[in-house]
Amino acid sequence: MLVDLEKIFRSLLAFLYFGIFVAADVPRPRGVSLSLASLYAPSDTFTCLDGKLTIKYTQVNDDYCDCEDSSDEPGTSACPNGKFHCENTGHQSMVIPSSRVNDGVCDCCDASDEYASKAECTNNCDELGQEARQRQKVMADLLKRGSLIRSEMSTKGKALKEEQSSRLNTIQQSIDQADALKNEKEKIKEAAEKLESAALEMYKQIIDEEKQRKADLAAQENRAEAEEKFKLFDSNGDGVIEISEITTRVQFDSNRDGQVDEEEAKYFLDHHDQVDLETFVTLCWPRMKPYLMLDAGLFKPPAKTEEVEAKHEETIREEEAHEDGEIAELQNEEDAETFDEEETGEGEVEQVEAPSGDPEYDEETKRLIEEATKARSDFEAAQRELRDLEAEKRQIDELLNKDYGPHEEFAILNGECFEYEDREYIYRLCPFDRAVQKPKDGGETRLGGWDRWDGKPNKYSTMLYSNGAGCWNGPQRSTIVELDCGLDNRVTAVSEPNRCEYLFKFETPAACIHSPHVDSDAATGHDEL
Ligand code: MAN
Repeated sequence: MLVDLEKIFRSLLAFLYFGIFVAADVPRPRGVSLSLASLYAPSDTFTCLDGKLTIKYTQVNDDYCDCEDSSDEPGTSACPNGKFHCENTGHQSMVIPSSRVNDGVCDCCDASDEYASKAECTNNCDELGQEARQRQKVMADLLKRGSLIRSEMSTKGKALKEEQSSRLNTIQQSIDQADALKNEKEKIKEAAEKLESAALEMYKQIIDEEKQRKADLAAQENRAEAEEKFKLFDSNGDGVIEISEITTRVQFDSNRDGQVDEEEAKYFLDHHDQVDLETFVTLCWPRMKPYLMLDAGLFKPPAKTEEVEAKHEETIREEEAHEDGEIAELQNEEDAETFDEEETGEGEVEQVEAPSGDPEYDEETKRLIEEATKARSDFEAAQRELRDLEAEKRQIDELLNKDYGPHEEFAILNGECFEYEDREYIYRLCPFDRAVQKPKDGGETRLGGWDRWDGKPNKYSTMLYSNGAGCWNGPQRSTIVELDCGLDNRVTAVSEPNRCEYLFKFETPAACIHSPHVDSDAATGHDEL
């Protein structure tokens, strides 16, 4: 009892005279943390912590700086580099520069830094501590739930990788088989095509002759038709067609102004005043025929070639310049009617001929064509099969070569995309592939392709996407993705801290690392799930 009283008395004395108070049963000067208390144990003398000077114990916290290392004034602002420790019971203790002691600003939640100042600091450590503990609890809860999902993601990721690597083992075999099959089909195709072309060679002459015969027939028919029209248009039967015999034919009203004027007529007469049968057949008829068919509703208007059109226009302009001729009247209504009847009469106007088909082949040739056709399509199918397998192999190789986290927990994000929309853009993040920006009314801009994990100290806390679309007068766009623990996979924010350098915030359970030990281990890939 006596001892206790003495202890209290000594402590009180120390508090009054030397700024010493008692905390956690260890008496120590003001501003000293529990861990340093033994170095400040009450005694007659005090040795500066750097060991350079020993002073009287009463000189500790006497508001005069004795030690070079500022260690004699932990509870006053006398030393330039002093450290003041506040206990902050109920919350977290902290260390502040001792220059802030009694500076009129409340730094410590237990108000201990302003023990002799006018600042009316109150101790709110309990409230702050409670809030902090609540936040920690929420965070711990999130981490706990998130890490459960993370371990499911990891299980799925591992299964996916295993599945893919065993597929890789079998796919090479399938590729080899498909390649052999393709070669075999190629040989069959070549052999079948050889037989097919030998058989067709015999028909080549027949086909060419048939083509020639058809062309001759068409030319004859065309000439017969031209001669017939010549006779019809030569209404006075004098063996030539004159302008006046054309101006009466409404079919030649090429500008559709209700009459056929001289220029129009001259165009169809190849700019002659009159033409005989031969000139008509070779020069005029090719111009007239499409118009006559058009008039009879059997043909679409010919697109005049630019050259012909230009020439026609030019002629009209030239002729307008010295035009004094009268407009010919419809000379013979009967003729026009006859023409119309003839032109619209069924079967009178040549229809556009369908391209001639294949000749009738003999049975053996037909069989060879069929076989070659089948061999071609079998070969193409074998080729496609091989290409598909090779593409699949490339995809698997790529997938297996990516780092999906120490426990493959990020693997199932590969192939998924997540969008974020702000006022101006829609952003899309496809993990392990690319980041994209799309203005609401425009095309996509690539903000970078998957490059690597780039977090420090936890490598798996940050992703880097680089080599995006070039920035106007600047570098190629790039994107950093910062990962946070969340129960869902989602982009929560996008910003552009520097021009063409983007920052995505991405929440994912794969970033929920439950225990602090695990946290540091994650960087090296040794955490326990
Ligand atoms: C576009 C967008 C912006 C970027 C500019 C740079 O407008 O990609 O994010 O800053 O180009 O010119």
